[in-house]
Amino acid sequence: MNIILTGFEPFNGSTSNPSAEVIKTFPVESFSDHNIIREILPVDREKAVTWLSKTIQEIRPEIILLLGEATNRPVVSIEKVAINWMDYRIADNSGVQVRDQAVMEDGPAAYFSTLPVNLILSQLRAAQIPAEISLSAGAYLCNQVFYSSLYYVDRMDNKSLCGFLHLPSLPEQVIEKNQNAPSMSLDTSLKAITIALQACIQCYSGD
Ligand code: PCA
Repeated sequence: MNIILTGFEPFNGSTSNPSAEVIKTFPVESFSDHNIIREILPVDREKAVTWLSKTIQEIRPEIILLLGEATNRPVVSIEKVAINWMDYRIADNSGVQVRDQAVMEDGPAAYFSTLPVNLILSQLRAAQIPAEISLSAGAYLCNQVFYSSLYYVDRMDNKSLCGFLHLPSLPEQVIEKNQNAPSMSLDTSLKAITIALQACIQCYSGD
């Protein structure tokens, strides 16, 4: 299968992003039957979506697993809904703060994730990894790439499994900012994404 796996570069003054670290260290050797395209997306309102639009249409992947960081969330969030709205709470890394705009003028108000969200949840919990189904991916870049990817998938005839998982911050980020905030180790996040991808492959293959 062709699989797209993306994370995001650091943003909002942070020096790392758990999703980028997962992309860099992901055990592709455990998925040697598959072609995994890994990318760390820029936190830029145009560049991230341009890369996804081009790659999704070129590769026509069976699975698109998008990752990002959710600062202050304590568990892995399996996002259920992408909304057609951008209202950035902070500027992106190019200094642009989009307020009150549609992601796609001709798109529906929302899309549901096409990932097997309940299967991912049960398999993460079985592996003792705290996780939840989340009903909001926010109104920033993560929701934007999640919505845009589903919009492109909706326009293709082969229907990909496509969705978004938010990861908690890394312990070193919380220490760096001297915060009283939740975190998850890179090992646990890496294990979570490995399990999530296995669940997607299992679901797509109909096992
Ligand atoms: N998290 C941000 C954008 C990049 C990232 O990792 C978000 O939740 O929108």
